[in-house]
Amino acid sequence: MATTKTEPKLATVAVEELKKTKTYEGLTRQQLIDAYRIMYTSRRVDDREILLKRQQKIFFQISGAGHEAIGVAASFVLKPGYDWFYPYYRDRALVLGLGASPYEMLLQAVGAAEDPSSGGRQMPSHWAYQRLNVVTQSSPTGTQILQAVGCAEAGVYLRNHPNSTPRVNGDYRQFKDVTFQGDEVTYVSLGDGTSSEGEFWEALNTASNKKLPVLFMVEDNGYAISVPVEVQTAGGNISRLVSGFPNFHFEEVDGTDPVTSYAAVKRAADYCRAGKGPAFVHAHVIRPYSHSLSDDERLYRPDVERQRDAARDPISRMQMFLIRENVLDEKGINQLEKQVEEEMQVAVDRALEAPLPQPDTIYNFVYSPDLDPTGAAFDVQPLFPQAIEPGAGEVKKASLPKTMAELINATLKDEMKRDERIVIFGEDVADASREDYLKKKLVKGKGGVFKLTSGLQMTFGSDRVFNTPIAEANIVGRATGMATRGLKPVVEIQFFDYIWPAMMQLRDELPVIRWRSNNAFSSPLVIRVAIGGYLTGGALYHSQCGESIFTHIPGLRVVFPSNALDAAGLLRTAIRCDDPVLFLEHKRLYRETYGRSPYPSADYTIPFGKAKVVQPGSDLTVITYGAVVPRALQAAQRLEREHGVKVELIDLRTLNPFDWDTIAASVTRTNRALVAYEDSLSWGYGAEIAARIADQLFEHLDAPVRRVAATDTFVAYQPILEDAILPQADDLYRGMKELADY
Ligand SMILES: Cc1ncc(C[n+]2csc(CCOP(=O)(O)OP(=O)(O)O)c2C)c(N)n1
Ligand SMILES: [Mg+2]
Repeated sequence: MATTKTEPKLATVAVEELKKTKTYEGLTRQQLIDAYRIMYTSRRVDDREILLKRQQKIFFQISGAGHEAIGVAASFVLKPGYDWFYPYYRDRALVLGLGASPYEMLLQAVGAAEDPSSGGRQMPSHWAYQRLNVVTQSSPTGTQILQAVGCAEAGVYLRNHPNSTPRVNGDYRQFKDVTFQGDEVTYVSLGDGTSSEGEFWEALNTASNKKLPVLFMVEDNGYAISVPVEVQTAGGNISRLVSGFPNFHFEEVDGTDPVTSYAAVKRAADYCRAGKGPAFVHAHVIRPYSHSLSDDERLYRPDVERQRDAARDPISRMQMFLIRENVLDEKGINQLEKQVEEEMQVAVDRALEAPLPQPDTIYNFVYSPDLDPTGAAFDVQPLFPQAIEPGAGEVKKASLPKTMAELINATLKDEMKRDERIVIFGEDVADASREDYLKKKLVKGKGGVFKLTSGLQMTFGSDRVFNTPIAEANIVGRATGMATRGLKPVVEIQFFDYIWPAMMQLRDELPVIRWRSNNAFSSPLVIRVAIGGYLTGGALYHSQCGESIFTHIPGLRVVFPSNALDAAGLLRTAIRCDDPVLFLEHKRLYRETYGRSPYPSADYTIPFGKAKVVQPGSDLTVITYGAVVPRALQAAQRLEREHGVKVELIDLRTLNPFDWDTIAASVTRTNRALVAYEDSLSWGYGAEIAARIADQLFEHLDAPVRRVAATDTFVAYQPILEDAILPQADDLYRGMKELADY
């Protein structure tokens, strides 16, 4: 049909002009176009990945489909490289909006060497973009949430301690830029199902209590794989459940609509930025592509329900919106989509050609490539007080032998003085949470159930030494987030027996961060843990060992000193180290007469992986550590006294790394080896040492490799039972004698 061209009337022109300058909750028409471009790109990356998966060119796919609108909205509100991001796998549109490219995402999908998120180590949609402050993400649901809280805490801490940020040579501070913004926000997202994880609630609790600038985003698509939201969440609505947390700003929004989502996220972020506290955005979204490519939702969702969702698809809704508002016509939309398509093709072609990682790189970044804690730099001689200034009264007192507990306390104190980035927290570690009581001198202060952190809060202030809720994942997760930012948390787990709630953080997060991000992120920190039995009444839940569970984790350094001097030197190395360290302190050794020492100076360090020969000998090698050292020494001395057998006693001091060279040299000379440890016998730490000796020193052995350890039971309360269960000097004596006689 022919149309006649007419001049537009003046009024129509004015309306058109007005429309062009009209904004939508503050978004300009150009921003709406940009938003659609990102949303459409996000969907098309998913579609291309799905195709590539079907062609077996990539190996996994999980989509952000249905979550594009809320993602792009958040990306418009928040600032990449300024704010911090702990997104989850559905946040493709968010991450694209922050500045990641489809090509970068596809590099991860093919597992390319140049994949900036992980160097081919993680599945696709496991975001990490250092330049954008998008922190490396993992697969466990919810582990990111406590880390985000720690990240936000670090921002607040650094604002209050701006002089702590510069790089300092000689320790972990040399290797990472530490930055902060006065009004930064930490974004963390999760699905509806993930809000069932305990760590989610621990994170809300702390963010609320400390008024931290964390923006919690729950992307509620109604399902967690096949489990509907009402099974996960009492009453079916997470907003209702969290509404009682103080200090929060709450938003519940249709997350398939970018404009209302933008407004909601903006209000939430403004609240956080103003320092009023955390915000919680509950976005209702859809999940049109099943959970992942390994899931077919038709098995548990009827068509009628799926069609209802489809009617809310953010992509088609946005198209209609743009047309309705005359922002783009159909032609304009087609043009935009064609352009995206073309760019995508280039990205796919490039990604499929990208070089793959070399197999010999697999060991890279398990540990810091920059700082070697086994190195000579840590080999420092102790400088005892009398050597500094003989004769002076004060010094005389200082030169008296101190317990392990005292030297650990003194070491913490000197390190905190030296390094303002150190923060100490855990259960009961503060002198008193109610500072007032301390200031008014109404109380003396606690400083740890074993008094190891006594006086530190009073000396360094309540923002450097503080108590946490009884929530071990909270302690380790927050510490991990802080360490990612460059702080040095030295946290305490009160009893090894209660470390298990933190296990997800300890196995899947902390030690993995550097490796999985191909060295883009790291979280060097120290976890001090009171461990072990021989307590006479310690029973099952105050006596556990279990160090081999942690030495089995690559990326985690494990230290287990047997005396005060070693504890001081090794703790200092642990603190200055660029890796995460599990520092195991035997409770029975805290105040033992054995192994006391004067303070070895504020510079005393011991390299990791260097065993100590407690007693040289020629007939038999005993390899041990921790509280078994003094017991083995007693047994060895008796054996020599009674039978002239000379035992070489090796104290490993650190369990990962461990000093194979010293073991090998000794066993090569003595031709007999006994490994002794306090944990139950089977599958314990000694099993690995025994296997190595059998494997690599077989031709030097004149006898089988033996182990002496606890029984394969739990530790009992009644002292008669405890004695029977834990390895005693008599058991060690018998083990040594048998082996010497073999
Ligand atoms: C701790 C843990 N348990 C189980 C899984 C397996 N898993 C992966 S995603 C998922 C469902 C998550 O649902 P939701 O939080 O609602 O996020 P959505 O995928 O729906 O966006 C499950 C059970 C996991 N990754 N981590
Ligand atoms: Mg879900």
